[in-house]
Amino acid sequence: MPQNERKLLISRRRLLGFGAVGASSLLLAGCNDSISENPKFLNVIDKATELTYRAQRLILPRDKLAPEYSETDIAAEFRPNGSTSPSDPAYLALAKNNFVDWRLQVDGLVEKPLQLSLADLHALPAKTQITRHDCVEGWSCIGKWTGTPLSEVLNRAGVKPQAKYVLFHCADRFNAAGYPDDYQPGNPDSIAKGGEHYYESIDFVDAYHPQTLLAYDLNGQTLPIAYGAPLRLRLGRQLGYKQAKYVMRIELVNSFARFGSGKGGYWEDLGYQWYAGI
Ligand SMILES: Nc1nc2c(c(=O)[nH]1)N[C@H]1C(S)=C(S)[C@@H](COP(=O)(O)O)O[C@H]1N2
Ligand SMILES: [Mo]
Repeated sequence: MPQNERKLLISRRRLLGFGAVGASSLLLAGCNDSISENPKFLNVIDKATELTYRAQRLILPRDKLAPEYSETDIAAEFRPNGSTSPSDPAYLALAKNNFVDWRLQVDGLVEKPLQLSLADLHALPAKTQITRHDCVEGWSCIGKWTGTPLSEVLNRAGVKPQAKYVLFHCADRFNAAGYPDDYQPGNPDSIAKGGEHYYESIDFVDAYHPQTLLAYDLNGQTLPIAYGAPLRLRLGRQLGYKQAKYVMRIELVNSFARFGSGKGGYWEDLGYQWYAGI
């Protein structure tokens, strides 16, 4: 739940300033919360972004792979988190028609802007990997993801030399209190009322990393809405909040100053680190 995400953020601020507040987490079959006791994991949140980023980039080779697991390690039920049912009317209309009219827009600092349908994405080279998702709230889940490497899409668009970041625009919105305005069937009040869209950004080391996928399947099934249909980002080496769901547009930029509060992502604008390496 993003509420928990926000609570954790607040509690960690208290932890730094005014004494400890424990962060609780839910347990779900096949998922576990043991990483919350891993000090290395928690440290990631507290270090200055630039320091963490530089240290990790120095320590880890560019293409260091995240561990991959076997079929038997897959969680019985992958845990959905954050937005699980976007209420944006345009998104709902696309979902109703199984996203056949959805197009991934790829633009910004590219040679050739693209508009890709799901069929176009399925026609690109595909990759399947079983990896662990680590949420900043302190739980993890192993799932099998299938999609096309982000590099396949970037290479077709042609990255201009000025581009520094890959920015993902998502369909879901959050209100000022940090709650996703998830759609509740039968409740028109739950339709998005103009909150901020979720967004995220990564650099080109991660964008070209072989385990960075634009995923359209989870555990051999079409990606369900709760997990980011029709397309979501999967990064092997960063925390959950970087893994943008409901990706509508990929924009190549040389700065993220003009988006949100300029920190490169929805949760980053609220104080999370931009580089959330694990
Ligand atoms: N668009 C969008 N992407 C998102 C979120 C969100 O609320 N909206 N939540 C993030 C967080 S905090 C986590 S842990 C993961 C959850 O992915 P899951 O629902 O597949 O577990 O998605 C990330 N990507
Ligand atoms: Mo998360």
